[in-house]
Amino acid sequence: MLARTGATLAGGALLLRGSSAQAQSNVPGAPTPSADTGRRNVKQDWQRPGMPGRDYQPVVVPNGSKLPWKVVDGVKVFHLVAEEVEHEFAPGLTAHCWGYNGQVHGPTIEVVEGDRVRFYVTNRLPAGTTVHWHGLLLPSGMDGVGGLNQKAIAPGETFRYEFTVRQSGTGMYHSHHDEMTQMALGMVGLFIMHPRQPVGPRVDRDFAIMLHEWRIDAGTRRPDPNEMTDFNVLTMNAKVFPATEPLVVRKGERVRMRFGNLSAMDHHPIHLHGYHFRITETDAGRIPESAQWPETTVLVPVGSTRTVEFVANVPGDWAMHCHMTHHVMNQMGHGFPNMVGVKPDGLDAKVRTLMPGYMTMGQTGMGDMGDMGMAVPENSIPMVGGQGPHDYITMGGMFTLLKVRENLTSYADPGWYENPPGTQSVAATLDELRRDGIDVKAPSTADPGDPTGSRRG
Ligand SMILES: [Cu+2]
Repeated sequence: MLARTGATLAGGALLLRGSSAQAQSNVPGAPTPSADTGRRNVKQDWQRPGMPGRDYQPVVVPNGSKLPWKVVDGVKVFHLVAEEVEHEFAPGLTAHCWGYNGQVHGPTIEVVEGDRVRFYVTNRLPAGTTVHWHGLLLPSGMDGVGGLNQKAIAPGETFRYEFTVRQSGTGMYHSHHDEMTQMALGMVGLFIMHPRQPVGPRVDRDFAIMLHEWRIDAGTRRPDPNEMTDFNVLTMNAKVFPATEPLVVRKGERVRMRFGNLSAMDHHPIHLHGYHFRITETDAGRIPESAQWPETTVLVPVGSTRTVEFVANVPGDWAMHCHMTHHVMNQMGHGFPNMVGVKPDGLDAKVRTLMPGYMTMGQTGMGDMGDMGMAVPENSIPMVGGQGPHDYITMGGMFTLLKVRENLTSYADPGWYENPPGTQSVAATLDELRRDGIDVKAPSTADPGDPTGSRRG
C-alpha cells in the first residue's frame, strides 16, 4: 500500500518521507467501525474505496470545487498543489492570494469513512508549507505541523501524506507552517468524510461552506496577514455577496449545511431565515439525536465545523448570513467617521471649492451607499449589497440566499421568488389605516408593561 518509490510528479521532486508513512500501524482500507456508531462490521464494504452515488451523495460547494482523485491499488490518490492564485472575491475586487490547485480556498476533499487516502502535496509557493488535516484521526507523523511532525515542504518539493479515514463528518485542511501568513492568504479547505453506512435521515442537498475573513485595503491587491482585528472582506467559500451563489433546493427536500471556520480571529454566528434547523454535527462527528437542539443561528467558532439539517418545506428566498453586522459589509464601511445625524447644510458647497465633487455622506447611515454609484478606488467594492427584486439589498460580505422552490427542473439559480398575493409586506393603504384605527400622525405610544402599575404616577 505504500507509494512506489522512484515515482515522480510534474512540478517538483518527489520526496518520500518513508519512515513516517511506514510507521502507521493501521490496516489499510479495513478499519473496524467504532463501537459508538453501533453499526455492523461489513468488511467487504469497507475494503473497497467509497464511490459517489453508490456510497454517498456528493456535497455541493457553492462557488467552489472538488479535488479530483483516482484509485491506485485500492488507495484514493490526490494531488494538492500549493500555489499563488489570482482570486476574485466579487466583480471589482481581485487579489493575489495563496491557495491550492488554482483555487481559493482549496478544492473540497470528499472521501468515505474507511477509505485509504494518499495525498501528494507539491509546493509551488516561494515559502515552505505543510498541510494539516484538521479534526482527522491519524498517525502523529501525518498531522502536518511544520517542524513538529515533519520538515516543511520546501519550494519545489512534493511530500506524501497517507492514512486511513477512521471517522465521518466535516473536517478541514490548512497550512500549518507560518499559519498566520498562509491561512490569511487563503490556504484552507474543507475535508468531507461520508459515513460508510448511512447515519440519520438521508439528505437530498448537502452544502459545504467555508467561512473566512481578510484584510484587503481598498486599492491594494494583497490580503494583509498582519491584520489582527479589523477585517474588511468576510467570505463564504471565498466570495462576498452579491457574488455568493444561492443554495437552490426543491421544496420538501432534506437539506444539510456544513460550515467550517478558519478565520484568523472571529467566530461567525450563521443565521438562517424562515427555518428552524437542528445542529447535527461538530468537527468530531454526529451528535446523538437526543442531544441535537433546534436553532435558527449556529455559532461556528474559529477552528471548528458545525453542521445543521432541516426540511425545506417553505418556498421563498431566504437570507442566510453571519449575524455580526460588520461581517455583512464589504470593504468601505470600516474606519469611516460617524456621520449619522450630521446636517451638512451649506458644508458641501464650501468644501467643493476645495474638492470638486465633494458630497457629505452617511448622515442617515450606510444604506444608500451601495447603489448611488459612488466612485470607489480601483480594485475595491462598495460597502454593501446588490440589486434585489424589490430594491437594493443593503447587505454584503458573509451573506447568501437559500432559494426554495416547487417544481424545479434543475438546481440552476431560479431567479427571484414571486410571493403569492397577500403574503408580502407592502405600503399600507389609507383604507387599511382607517379600518384599524391607525393615526400615523398621533404621538407614538408604548405600554410600560408593569403589571403592578407601581410606576404610574
Ligand atoms: Cu461573522
